[in-house]
Amino acid sequence: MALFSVKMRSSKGEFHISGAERIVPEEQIEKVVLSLLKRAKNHPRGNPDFISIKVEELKEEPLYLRALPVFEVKPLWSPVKILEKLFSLSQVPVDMGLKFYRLLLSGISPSGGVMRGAAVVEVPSGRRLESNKERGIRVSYIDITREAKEELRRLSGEKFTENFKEALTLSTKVLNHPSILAELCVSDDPDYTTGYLSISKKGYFRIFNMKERGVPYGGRVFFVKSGTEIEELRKYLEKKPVIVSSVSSYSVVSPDELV
Ligand code: PML
Repeated sequence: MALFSVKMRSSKGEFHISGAERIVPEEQIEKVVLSLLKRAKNHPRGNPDFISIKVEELKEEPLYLRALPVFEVKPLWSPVKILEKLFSLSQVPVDMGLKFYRLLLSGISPSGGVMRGAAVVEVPSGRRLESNKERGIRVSYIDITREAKEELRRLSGEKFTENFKEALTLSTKVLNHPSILAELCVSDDPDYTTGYLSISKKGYFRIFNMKERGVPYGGRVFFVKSGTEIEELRKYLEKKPVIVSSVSSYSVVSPDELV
C-alpha cells in the first residue's frame, strides 16, 4: 500500500511559527491535511501569513522502529548537575556537552539565533560537521503509529505532551544511526522548558527546567563518532522514512540512581 508524507510549515514574515509532519496511507491524506491546517491556524505563537502543506508519495519503504526507553529524571538536582551526570555516562566529554548546552541557551547559530536544524559535533575533536551552520541538519520523514502514541500516552500519563511524542519519535530515528553517540535538545519554544539528552544504548532522558521560561533560544546538537561520513548521515536523517511502531518503557528515576 502506498504511503504519503504530509508536511506542514507556517510562518509570519520571517518568523517561523510551526511545523509538523505525518506519514499516512492514501485514504487518510484529506483528514490529515485538514488537521495540520487547523494546527497551523491555531498556534500559540501567533497567526501565520504563510502556510505550506506538501503531500508526497514515499519513494522507499519506511523503517519501523521501537521507541527509545524513556527515563524521566526527577528534578532533585539542577539541570546542569543532571547533565554532568548523564554526559559522564555517555561517550561525550562532560565539558563538551555542557559547552553546547550553554550555546543552545544563548543562540547557537552563527548569527546568534536559533538554528532551524541540528548542529553536528564530532567527538572528541569538537569539530562542527554540518555544512550550513545557520540551517543545520533537519530530521524529516518521521511519524508514530496511533497505537504507539496511545501506549505512550498511557505510560506517561499527565506528563504526556505532543512535543514529547514528536521529540521521542525524532530522537528514536536519530539514535538509530550507528554514528550517533548522543542528542541534546532544548526546546526553542519560550514556554516549553522540558528538554532531553538521548544516549546511545541507554535511552531518552527527560529533564525538566532545562531553561528559564520565556527564553526564545534552544535547538538540537547531535554528537557523533570520529570519522562520521556526514553526507551519508545527512541523507539518512533528512530523507529516510521512519515510523515508530511500538514503545519501550517510561520510568521515573532519581538523578543519583542514574548508571
Ligand atoms: C521541541 O520543541 O522541538 C523540543 C521538544 C522537547 C520535548 C521534551 C520532552 O517533553 O520530553
